[in-house]
Amino acid sequence: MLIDTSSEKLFLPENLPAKLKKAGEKIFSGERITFEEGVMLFEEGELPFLSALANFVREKKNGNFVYFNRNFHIEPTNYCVFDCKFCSYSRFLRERGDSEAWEMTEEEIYKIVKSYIGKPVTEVHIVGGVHPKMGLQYFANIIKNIKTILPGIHVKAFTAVELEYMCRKAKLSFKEGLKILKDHGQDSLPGGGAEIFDEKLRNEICADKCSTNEWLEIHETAHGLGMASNATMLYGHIENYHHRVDHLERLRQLQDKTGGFNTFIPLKFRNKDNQMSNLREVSVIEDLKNYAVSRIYLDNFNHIKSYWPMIGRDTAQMSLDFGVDDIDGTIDDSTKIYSMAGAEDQNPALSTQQLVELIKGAGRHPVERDTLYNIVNDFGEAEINF
Ligand code: V47
Ligand code: SF4
Repeated sequence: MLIDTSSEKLFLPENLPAKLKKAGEKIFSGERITFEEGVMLFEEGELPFLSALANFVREKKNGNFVYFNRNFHIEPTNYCVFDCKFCSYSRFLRERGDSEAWEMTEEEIYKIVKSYIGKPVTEVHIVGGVHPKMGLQYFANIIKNIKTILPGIHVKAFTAVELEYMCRKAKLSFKEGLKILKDHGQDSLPGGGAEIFDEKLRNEICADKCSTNEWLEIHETAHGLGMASNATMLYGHIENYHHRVDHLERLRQLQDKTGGFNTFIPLKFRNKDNQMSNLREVSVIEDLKNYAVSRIYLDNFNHIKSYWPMIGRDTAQMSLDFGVDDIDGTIDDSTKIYSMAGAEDQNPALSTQQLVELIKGAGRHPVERDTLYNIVNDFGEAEINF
């Protein structure tokens, strides 16, 4: 298949089944595809077909740009009151006193923040386990102090799972809780905790944490307060293609309503050291297909992000031909959630130069962004050594 963007023509192979041809023409003309068409693309769309269409959509939205940002992570604790079966990271319920458990003091958190004074980072990403003693007011004060140490920093913090627990413990509505955090300096929400929205599956893999409706309500409330957020989907475990499209559909509907999502981040299930270790991980082909269908289906999301510390640098680079326009994780990606789950990259840190090279190596134009996708630096002309 070929898309000639200069003459705005779509050339489909003669032998392409009629329903795929129809979906291809819809996507090419900017028409939204249906739930059934989403499932069909997963089931029957061959990789080159999906790549061409996803790439067409991504170039219409983002040209040849590939975004990255300079951020650092703080993971205050991996103690967690919940017991998600896919999680390799949480300690406490299962292994109290485990040597891999940690609980940072406030001073330890500020020490990390202070180490970034004068460094060109624009965002801090704060997320961790759900600790019974670290409540909403405790974190609100931490955010306020972080903003005093690094006044210009964007604070992207707490998944809907953490927020649901904090609000419940503080006996506050989601709106009241989020408003307090916002007033103390929280700017946006990361996309974690979404897992898979189908209620039956959610009940099988993470029964005790926030429900699908609570996840969606928290993000809707945040958007209503002017806080942007991300969305994720954990894939490659016990779900099928219907479940994936159902997940994308619920996100597409909420985005139609609020427009508050920045980016969608598919998260590949990794099977090391968790209660679902008996499952095999899906192939790279499946990862690429998932990026492509997500890009096509979520026609109201501006960005699709591949999280390279999770899928590895090579797959992240390939994903740029399957609808992805954003690669996360630079400088010091100190997140442990993936290295403990068996991610490709056990030492997730890339220098800006390495990241620029990775993007240029895929024939794309690297740009540094801030959290809200304003361009901070254009690396299009940067010298690189292949
Ligand atoms: O919700 C946990 C996932 C998420 C495993 O918003 C696992 O910019 C795979 O959401 N295999 C938390 N995934 C991390 C997250 C995130 C990461 C990077 C950027 C952003 C953003 C958000 O990690 C959890 C869960 O879905 N996770 N265990 C596992 N074994
Ligand atoms: Fe806790 Fe998050 Fe792990 Fe679930 S995925 S057990 S909520 S740290």
